Amino acid sequence: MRLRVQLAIIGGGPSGLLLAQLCANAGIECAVIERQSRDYVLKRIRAGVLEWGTVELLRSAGLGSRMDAQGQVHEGFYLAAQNQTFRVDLKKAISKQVMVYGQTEVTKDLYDAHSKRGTSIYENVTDVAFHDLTTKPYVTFTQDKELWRVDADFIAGCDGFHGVSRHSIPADVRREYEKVYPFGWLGILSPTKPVSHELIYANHPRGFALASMRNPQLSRYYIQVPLEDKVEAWSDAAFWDEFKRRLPAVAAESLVTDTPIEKSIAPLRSFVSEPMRWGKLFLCGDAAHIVPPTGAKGLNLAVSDVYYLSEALRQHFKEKSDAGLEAYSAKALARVWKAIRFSWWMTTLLHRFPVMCDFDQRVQESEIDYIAQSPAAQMMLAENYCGLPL
Ligand code: RFL
Ligand code: PHB
Repeated sequence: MRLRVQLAIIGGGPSGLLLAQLCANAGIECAVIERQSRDYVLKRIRAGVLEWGTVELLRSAGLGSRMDAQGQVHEGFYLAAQNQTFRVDLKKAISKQVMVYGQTEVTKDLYDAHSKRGTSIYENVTDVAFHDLTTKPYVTFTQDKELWRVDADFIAGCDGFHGVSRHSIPADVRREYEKVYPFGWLGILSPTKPVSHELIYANHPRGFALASMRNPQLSRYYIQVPLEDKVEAWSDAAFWDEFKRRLPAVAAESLVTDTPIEKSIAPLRSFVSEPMRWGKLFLCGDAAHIVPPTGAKGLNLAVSDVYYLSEALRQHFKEKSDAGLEAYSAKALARVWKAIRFSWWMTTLLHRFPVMCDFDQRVQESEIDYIAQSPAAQMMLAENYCGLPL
């Protein structure tokens, strides 16, 4: 089976689907090639916080109506340490806000939009392979025992951290930077009223805790756990007990618990692969970089990559200029590294590292106290949390 498109997109997560939406809006023909089924992709519980630039981009791409009806605009969040809590007022600090709207919902809106416009999405594919990436590229894959060949002007690698795209860039061209943290996040989705109307990021000598939410009846809670821990070893009661201990007492008192709908452990990692372009292949999102979730940046970075690439492709096809494509990797990486730095800083400030002594704990607490007292520090935090300009 053969097909020709202008852009072949590998991966039907948020990066791939949004790129397909922006390119289709610009009149560029795309095909999306995804290893899993749509149902599987929609069952993954991941990000919850959208930067305002992400919100505006989704709106302008025609994806804003359910988000605006069901998402929650948050003008602040809480930082907690030593049983004290203070609110970072995003609105007051930098006149900005964020939107709490789950990645699952964003992905569902994207799939619905593509169903309506009839985008070619190949699901449940295997054996994805790239050919002639520096000349006339094409992708081959298998679906339902049929071998496919998709010829394209360009290929977008949007296949996440475990995908194949990044590995097609020759090893002598690629440079990887990585920091693996010695802990993970045990996360649960609870069918209960959120303990706080805004997020609480808590530093505690026993480890970090985060209280987040999806809607007024659905909470998303996390605790830092050792990397070796198995999710089966954490009973529901043990999770609630540990989560409560790490929250400030006023919040813990009002916590409502129930049997979680989902429970899983995610390792924490910072990772960048450079460059983000090789010949006709362009990488976007987790395929090129990973941040620990502490700064809520992963999905938002995927969105900024996709925005830069869609603009560059529009220039190529509509204005016959390759300036955007030439600049893509450097432009995307400049923004990526700032988010890598911010996510590393938030992680370092809030987590208990195995090597830490009481001195290190007091330094963390003192830095949090400094942020609480300093409008300048709050401005730095708010500017990064709400998202640097595109
Ligand atoms: P994805 O979502 O991993 O999608 C990649 C898709 O590619 C498919 N695939 C392949 N397809 C074809 N052929 C192959 N060989 C393939 N290999 C893989 C996969 O099946 C998949 O469907 O990457 P994408 O699109 O770049 O999106 C990135 C985001 O998912 C990720 O950055 C965020 O979820 C990170 N993240 C957060 N980001 C935020 O901005 N705000 C948050 O609040 C936030 N919280 C989080 C998070 C990630 C978390 N986990 C589980 C790592 C919280 C958590 C707990
Ligand atoms: C989430 O709601 O899943 C979430 C929120 C904020 C983060 C990370 C995850 O920093």
